[in-house]
Amino acid sequence: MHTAFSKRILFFAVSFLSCTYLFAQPAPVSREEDDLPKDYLSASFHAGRREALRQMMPDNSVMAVFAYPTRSFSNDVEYLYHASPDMYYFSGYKEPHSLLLIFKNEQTDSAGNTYSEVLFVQKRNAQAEQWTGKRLGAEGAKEKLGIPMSLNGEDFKNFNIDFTKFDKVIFDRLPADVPNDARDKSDLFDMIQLFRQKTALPEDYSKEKKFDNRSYREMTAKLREIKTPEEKDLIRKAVEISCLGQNEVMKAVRPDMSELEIQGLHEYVHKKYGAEGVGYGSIIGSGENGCVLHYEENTKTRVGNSMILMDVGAEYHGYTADVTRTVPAGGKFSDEEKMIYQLVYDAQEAAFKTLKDGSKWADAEKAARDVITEGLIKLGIAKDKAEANKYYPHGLGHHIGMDVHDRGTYTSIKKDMVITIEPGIYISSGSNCDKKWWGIAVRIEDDALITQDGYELLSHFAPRKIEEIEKMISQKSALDNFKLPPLKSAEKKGF
Ligand SMILES: [Mn+2]
Repeated sequence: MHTAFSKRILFFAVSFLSCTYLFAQPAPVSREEDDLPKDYLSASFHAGRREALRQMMPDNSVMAVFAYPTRSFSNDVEYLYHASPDMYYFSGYKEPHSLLLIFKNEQTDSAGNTYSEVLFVQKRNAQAEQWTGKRLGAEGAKEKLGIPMSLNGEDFKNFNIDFTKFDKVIFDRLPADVPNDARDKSDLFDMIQLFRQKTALPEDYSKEKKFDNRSYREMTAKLREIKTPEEKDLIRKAVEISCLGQNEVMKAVRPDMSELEIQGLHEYVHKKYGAEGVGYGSIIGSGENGCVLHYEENTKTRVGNSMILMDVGAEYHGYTADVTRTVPAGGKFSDEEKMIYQLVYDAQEAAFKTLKDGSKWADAEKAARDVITEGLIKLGIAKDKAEANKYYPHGLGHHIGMDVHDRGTYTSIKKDMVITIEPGIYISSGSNCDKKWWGIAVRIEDDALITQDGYELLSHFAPRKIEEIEKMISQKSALDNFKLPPLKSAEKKGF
């Protein structure tokens, strides 16, 4: 609101000034870009990432980055394409059917042009674009992404490049199940075929030193795990938006809501703040459903007074958050729920205390697990460590970024990494403990930016403490008055 208003004042001032020198001009046509977000990663960010990669690459090598394949949703409908993280990171290109070649050493083509990277993109096609949206095309890629050697995918075939001259050809494992559109002779399938031909790639290339999948993973992990200032800005937004979603849901939640409705409220808040989607399937597990670690069906029609485990991450301009809150739908935790919740909270705090530049993943893991093991034994839920581990069956956390489980290493924790800390306890019915604990599932997940001496809790916007959560739930929500008419078709069938 504020920005639009000040822009209008600015525009008015500019028009007024120009009128003093010129006669009335026709009102400028507002360009489409004026209504687009202004905080995307810049071409110079992507250029900087390519340069950082080049520094790591061995001499006389080339790295090939293929975009992810498209996927079928149903019949002739495809899943909405999600920008391929490595392709986006190194080029800014978001479309499928693309290939980026990055060279360690400058190359010269037959016309004498020098280049250090080549980007092959989807060719512009008015008919296809009417159906599936605008394509950037080779010219657009040159102009917007600042990659002078941007070509159409079909140009890869005759692109004069002798792969035999390189000591190393570095690429990720080639996907085996790439769909082949027979009408398109330069889609991803064809580009991979051509790549195999041009590099004379043997069927089993894993043993050949020249072809290197391992260092692809290593280099991209080392780069992507350390976030640049531009990336931190976007992650901060994604995390804050996710927290505002959690808060609004806490305020709005009622026992007669369904898991789907709660999912919808989170995702509505995300989109209200400009997050394009979610970084993974939203998990809304009420009661026992919280025990299913990646529960994404969200089909329970009434959450009742049970706790709801809500693991939901907004994705903002390609970067995803990953935040989990477990809250009582009825407003108050029961005594048993409180005890389990507090244990998970204490485990999370213990892990936080270990975090700083140079600390170890293993130490954070151990700190959290020790608290949970000791606590479960004390409560009589587990006899020993092995039994306690069954109630906490996953790891402590992971890197986040363009992927929710982002590329990264898991030994040392370093400054400018962004990681999740997410201990949990899941006691399903039938567990070998007193029935009063059955059906209790708690996960608390926060996103931490590692600093020199500690960490910054990016997800501090959403409460974690028992009293603070109960207080948030007792507040009114803007969504309380959002009432829709009942379904007529449901009434007739008596649903
Ligand atoms: Mn996670």
